[in-house]
Amino acid sequence: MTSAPASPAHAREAYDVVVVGAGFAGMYMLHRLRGLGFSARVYEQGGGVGGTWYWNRYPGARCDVESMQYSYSFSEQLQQEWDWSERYAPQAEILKYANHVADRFDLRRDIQFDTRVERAVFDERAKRWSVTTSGGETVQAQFVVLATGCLSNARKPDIKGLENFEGPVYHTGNWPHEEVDFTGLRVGLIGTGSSGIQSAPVIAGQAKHLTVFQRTANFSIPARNAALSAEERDAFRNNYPEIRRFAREVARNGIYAEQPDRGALDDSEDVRRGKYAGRWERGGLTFMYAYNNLGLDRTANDTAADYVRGKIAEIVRDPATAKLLQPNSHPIGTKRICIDTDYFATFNRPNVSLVDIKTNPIEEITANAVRVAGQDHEVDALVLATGFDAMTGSVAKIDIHGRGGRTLNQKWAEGPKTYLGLMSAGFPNLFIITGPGSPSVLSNMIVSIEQHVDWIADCLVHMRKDGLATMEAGGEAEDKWVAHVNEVAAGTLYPQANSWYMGANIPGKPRIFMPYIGGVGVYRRICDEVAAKGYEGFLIERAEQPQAAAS
Ligand code: NA7
Repeated sequence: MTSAPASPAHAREAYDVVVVGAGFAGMYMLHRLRGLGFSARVYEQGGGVGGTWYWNRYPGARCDVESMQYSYSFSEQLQQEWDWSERYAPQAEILKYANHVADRFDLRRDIQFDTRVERAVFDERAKRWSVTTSGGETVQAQFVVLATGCLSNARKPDIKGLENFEGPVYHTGNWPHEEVDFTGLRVGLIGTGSSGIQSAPVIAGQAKHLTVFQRTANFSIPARNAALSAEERDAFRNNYPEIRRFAREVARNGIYAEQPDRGALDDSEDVRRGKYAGRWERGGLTFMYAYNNLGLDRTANDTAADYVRGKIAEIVRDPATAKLLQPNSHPIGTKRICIDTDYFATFNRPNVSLVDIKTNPIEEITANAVRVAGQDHEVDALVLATGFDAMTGSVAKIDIHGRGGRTLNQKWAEGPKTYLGLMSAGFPNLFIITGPGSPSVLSNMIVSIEQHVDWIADCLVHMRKDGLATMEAGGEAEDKWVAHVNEVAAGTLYPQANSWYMGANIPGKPRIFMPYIGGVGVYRRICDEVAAKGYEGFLIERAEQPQAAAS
């Protein structure tokens, strides 16, 4: 058994629960734990709360789920009082909301900022975790909850010569806190996922010239963002009980929206085009709810993809640029669909150019240029919108030792294995919020976060009541769950894309479809049934003697 180095000054510090991360998951977890009388310490590597919204400060950053739904539901007063200004709130406003929640529920006193959790070691004899931070502090805890986020490990691409570039290099996922001014500069933007697509129009409006380096063309739907009127806010607020119920129990992805009742091929071409046109005009993620089989049937999917390709050709004046911007490598929706404001129209600006780096990958970055096919594209600043080591990246950065000293990274070397996305066999009392194997990134994250936090909170109460020392995923239940997650994914078009859902954006990462695609409502019922059957599939160890009362 490995034991963690202990700093004598802090060696006696002990908590019921250590929570890693103070994003939306960590904050709500802390709130629930406190309310239940558990002692808890939250460690957060950033200087403030907000997680994703703390780091992703790039120009144009917004959530792709509407604000009235991308918000906590646990406090009726909070959801009635907070005024979202726009249909899709900008990053700064979401961060302000996170800070408001931290103040309103007095969370900060139990959060230690600017502190990473470096290592967590399970002591099998004491049945406790030893958690070591970047500050050299070691604390003991019965439980550890990883609220580390799915998209929080920004990835710098391995491009030859990047370190030789003499101008500033920014990553959208780790943007400076000070304002970045691109006025008068030639900017190179690498990456055309959601972050690149949101930032390109804003950067183009400021910079002297913007060159977008595109590896994979992406599907994007207009956001149709607009200010929210008091009436619109009230319409949501008055209907919140139903909206929240529907999002939790019925919607596949945790978003209240009308559900399609037919497949794309059940309508004539005219009717279908009319439906797509209506969705395009309305804007937003619900474009994909035009029909109920767009994620399942390639022919059906093609009708939606063709419609979007047609819109790109209509918007972009230069036919060669339009052609390059039309996605052809994956079914629509199998990579996270993007929501934009004027992205395609940005390529009509005289100060914007598009460079195809699929046909000719970037050869090298020099002191002042990006070299593609022997041509130097001179730039003064570089923006990397190259994404994240998604879902497992932030967990993998922590040196976690479970039973027998085995690390989580060793166990997950062939891909993440969990039971319900909540726990991994061999790692007792270690919970993951929105982990791989749960709907997580395929859903409205806040809906999934609240469900996981509530489930974990109930589980801890159950353990305290029954005097249980440890709980962990059983190996058999875990294997079955992993097989189920894969089986459900295999019945869809999703595995056809080289997406970060599959780990395909990270060279060498195992290709496994990580999120659970069975739907938020279905998944919630499964989790509830497991709990109702006495945590079926989990292994439970009783305390040898009565547990020290949890504060
Ligand atoms: P994404 O969606 O992972 O997009 C990253 C983009 O960067 C994508 O276009 C990649 O091309 C491109 N990329 C990645 N590595 C390279 C290299 N080495 N060279 C060239 N281009 C590269 O990340 P985002 O930050 O945009 O969005 C993540 C999620 O955040 C989003 O889905 C929302 O849920 C919010 P590729 O497609 O891999 O060919």
